[in-house]
Parts: sequence; C-alpha cells; structure tokens
Amino acid sequence: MLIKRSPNGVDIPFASEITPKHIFESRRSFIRQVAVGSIAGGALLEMATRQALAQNAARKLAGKPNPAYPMMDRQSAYKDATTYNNFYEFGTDKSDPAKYAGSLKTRPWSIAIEGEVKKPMTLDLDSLLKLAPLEERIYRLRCVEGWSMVIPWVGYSLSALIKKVEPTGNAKFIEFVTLADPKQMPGLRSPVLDWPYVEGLRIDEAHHPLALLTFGMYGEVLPNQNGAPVRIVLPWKYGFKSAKSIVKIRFVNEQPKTAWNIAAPQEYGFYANVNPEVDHPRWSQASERRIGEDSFFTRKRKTLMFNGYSEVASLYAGMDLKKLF
Ligand SMILES: Nc1nc2c(c(=O)[nH]1)N[C@H]1C(S)=C(S)[C@@H](COP(=O)(O)O)O[C@H]1N2
Ligand SMILES: [Mo]
Repeated sequence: MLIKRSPNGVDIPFASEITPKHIFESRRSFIRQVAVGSIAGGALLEMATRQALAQNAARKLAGKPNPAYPMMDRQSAYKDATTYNNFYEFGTDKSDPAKYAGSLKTRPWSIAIEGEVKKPMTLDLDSLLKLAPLEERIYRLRCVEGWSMVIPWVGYSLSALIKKVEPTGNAKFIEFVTLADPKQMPGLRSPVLDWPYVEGLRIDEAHHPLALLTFGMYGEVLPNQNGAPVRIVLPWKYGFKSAKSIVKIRFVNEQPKTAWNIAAPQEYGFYANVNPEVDHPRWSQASERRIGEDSFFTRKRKTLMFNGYSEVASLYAGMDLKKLF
C-alpha cells in the first residue's frame, strides 16, 4: 500500500486507496464517456444546466434551529459542502456532482410511499414541505472513505412522515429508492452500482428523531449535487446511508438489498454505523480528515462511536456490531 507521510507523521492515503478499486478504474471510462458525449450533447446539457441553475439559484429555505441538537464543531464551508460530493449518478469524482448535477430537474417532484402501510400515498414536494415544521440541524457527516464535514441541514424528523402513512405490523424495514434517469444522470452509463441507488433502515432506526428528511442546507434549498429536492440524512451512519434525490419509500418485511451492500458486501454492511473499532477491510476507521482542515499540518480527528451520536446506542443493544457492521 502506497502511503505518503506528512511532516507531522500522519499517514495520508492516496485517492486510489480510499476509493473502491472498481470505482477508481471506472472513473477513467466515465470521463472518457462524458468527453465523447459532450461533443454531441454538450450544448443541450449546458442549456439544461443553466436553466436548472436559474431555477435553483439560492432559493431560501429557512429552518428553526433546534436546540436539542447542539453542535460544538465548526461548520464546514458552503463551498466545500457543495463541491466535494459523492453522488455517483453524476460521476465518481468528488467534483463531478457539482459539474453535472445542474441538469437534474427537481420540480415537479414527488415521493411514492408504498408497501406495508395502511395509507399508501404519493406526496408532491409542496405537500412534503408542509408536513411538519422545518428545523435547522447541524450534523456531522462522516463518509466511509475517511473524511467528514459539518453541515447545517433543513428538514424534519422522518418519523413525521412515517406517522402519516401508518405502517402495518409487517413493516420491519424501510427502503429508500432514489432517482435513476439516464437522461438526466450521466453517471448511470457506468455500471459502478446496481441502479437505482437504494438504501434502507430497520424501522426502529427510521423512527429515531435524528433521522432527518432533508430539503435544504445553509438556509437554502438543497443544491442538486447534495441530493435535491429531498434526501435523508442519518448522522450516526456512514454517509452512503444518506440517500439523495429520493423518489420512493417502501415499507417492507425483509431487510432491503442496498446498493453498496450489493456492490461489496464485505466492505459495506447494511447497518454502516460509524464505528472507529471496526476497520474497513482496506483502511482504518479510527480517524478522519475534516474537509477544510486538511492541510499537511493538521492532525486527523478521532472518529467517535456512532459519529458522536451516542443517543442511538440503545437501538443496537445486544447486537455484535463487529459482525453486523
Ligand atoms: N443517490 C445517491 N445518494 C448518495 C450517494 C450517491 O452516490 N447516490 N452517495 C452517498 C455518499 S457515499 C455520501 S458520503 C453522501 C454525501 O453527501 P453530500 O455530498 O451531501 O455531502 O451522500 C450519499 N448519498
Ligand atoms: Mo460516503
């Protein structure tokens, strides 16, 4: 393994090591495809991007700060949170979502809620926004790749939506299905994941008030690259659980098959709780790089159990978190 040693002795892995290998390799072909595609569709994409940018340009979306979720860490810069992203539907490079997600059409939008519920329904964005009072919650987001940010999100607890649809006794898990439209998402040309991107939770996890159905950040509607117009944010879990641009929520009896778990089950578990004691097979999870602090002279931060959200611990009482990682 190639390690670059920084002046203060902290090991800095190269991008090729912290990125799953098949993804790193597929990046080359993605860049090539986009380059070829741009000869034909560049002008169109450019127009769509401009339209979408105009549509989304800094639309305010305020949330009332919720004192139940204090945050001591300094907020990440808006620039970092909106240009260093994972949203593979738009490419696997950190800068791809900011470059290509402009073409995502976020209105009209709705979420279909199906499965083990007494009241299945489809809710459009305006109904979703009115379902509960919007709050601002500043959460740490810890990516499984070893970096983290601190982001002020705008949304409300997912439990408000769950209550509205009245799950049946058979609803043991919840599944989030996200948009997979090849016309809008150039990343779908690459088979890096089994599209659509699907994530899931056990139903008691979904009920936990920390689970935030999210519509905005930094007092504005979500930028497309951050999962507009509606995503989930689960701060005690690795970032990949926080599915972006959700179009369907299914209440199911069995543990859902989730995109990353299908792609590499030995690396990405269903639970994916942040846990400094359970290493990724190819790197340690004991520490993290806070984006914006990552100069050679900055020490890495210690990663905290459940990313510091110890109030979720009771959800996992009696479970072997080394096995059910
Ligand atoms: N649909 C979808 N959701 C996704 C992803 C993705 O590729 N597609 N990436 C995940 C990963 S790995 C992370 S770390 C977070 C990043 O969220 P952010 O870009 O808003 O910081 O989004 C998650 N949600
Ligand atoms: Mo991630």
